[in-house]
Amino acid sequence: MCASQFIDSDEIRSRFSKAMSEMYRLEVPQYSTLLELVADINESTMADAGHGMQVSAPERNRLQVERHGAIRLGKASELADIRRIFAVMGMLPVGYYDLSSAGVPVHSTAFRPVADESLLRNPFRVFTSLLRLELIEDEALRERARTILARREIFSARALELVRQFESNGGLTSEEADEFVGEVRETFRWHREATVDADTYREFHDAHRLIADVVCFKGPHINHLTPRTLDIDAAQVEMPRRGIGAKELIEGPPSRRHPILLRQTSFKALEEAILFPNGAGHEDGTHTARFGEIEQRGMALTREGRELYDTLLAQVNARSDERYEVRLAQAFASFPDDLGALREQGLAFFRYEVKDAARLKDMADAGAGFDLERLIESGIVVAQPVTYEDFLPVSAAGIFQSNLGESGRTHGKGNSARDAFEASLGAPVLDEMELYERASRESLEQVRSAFETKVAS
Ligand code: OOG
Ligand code: NI
Repeated sequence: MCASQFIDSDEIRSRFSKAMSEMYRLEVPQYSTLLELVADINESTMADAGHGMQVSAPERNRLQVERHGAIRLGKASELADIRRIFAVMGMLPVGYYDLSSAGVPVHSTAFRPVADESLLRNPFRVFTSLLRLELIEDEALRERARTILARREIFSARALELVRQFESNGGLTSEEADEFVGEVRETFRWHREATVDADTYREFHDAHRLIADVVCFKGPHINHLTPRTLDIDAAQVEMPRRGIGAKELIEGPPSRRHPILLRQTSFKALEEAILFPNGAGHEDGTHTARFGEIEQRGMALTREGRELYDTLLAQVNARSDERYEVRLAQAFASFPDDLGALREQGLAFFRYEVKDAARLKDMADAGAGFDLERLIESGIVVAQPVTYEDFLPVSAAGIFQSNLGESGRTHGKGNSARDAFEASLGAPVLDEMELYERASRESLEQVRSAFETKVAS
């Protein structure tokens, strides 16, 4: 097989993301409404020059296809296989999220592209959780869950065969990629038939709804797909107008002139009809798992910026005398909302770009040394915030809880098990901070080498 016949992983991911979106549209009609709503809001935000939202053409293209999804797996081998499957699509595990501190018995990573060009092409991400059976207290129930999960096989033999082919040949042809996308999509399809009887379902459900969602079904149905909006406050107001009941609060930081990290809202999970096997026939039941979500992405924060974010958010959660939005705004008043300040104080990541090559050359010729601040001040180089491509554990916990029908924010003991997670995954997760640092550093090196070549020529 000649390598040139292979299509690139970015193309496979784009096809997969499209296939998932088409499937979810048919499965959950409210998702189509969300997509229309977000497209309308993005269009009017971009048309409104006063909004100050400058979106470049490649960013616009990315925005139109941008989605993230979420799945919940039941056993280590499923996590290891999904890592190989997502690798075919150029998606790598980034970050470790411990949800146990919020009382949810899972830990997670986000599979996503990491290279700048790949993110621009299609940033499709999947928040992937693994059930932690060891957190089920009842030993008999834990063992039953283990037995049920041990029997299931969530990937088709053909999907795994195509993964092996990709791994040994270094790629897939266009036809093979289409077949692969079709096979993998089936793993995430909704199944109306539970694999256990109603009593068993009830027992798992009573231990934790999430355990029932993972253990009692044939596979890890995709539980939401999220489009990205440029104005989540507008989306939150618009959702009920279009007949969608939004959760009460937007997760994440407050509304700002220069958005940071990630803000998210969702509609509550649907109560869906399911069938429990019962002797030769079946028994009717319901299950709630699938929901819809909208997000707005802001800039990635450095370790210092993230520490400040976590500290301020903890202050909001600790106080309860005022309305949440008021407390949130008050706490975040001390987080600078000025691009210059964010950069100078090292709170956010920036990417550097030469805007005026002629004047860069003049400066270099004049014998000035490389002085980034001066180049920025004189408008020769611009510093653009780097987009946050990951998730937030406190927000994720809020999304989980609003969809599990729990009220209030519970804070459990917290029991991080990153080593065990990576052992199940079969690889370490990438450190998102390193990825942002690298993107920023490489852009600066490019500017510096442009300056130095100008001197030489
Ligand atoms: C995942 C919830 C986390 C997000 O956007 O933070 C998530 C789940 O419910 O399985 O998707
Ligand atoms: Ni989500």
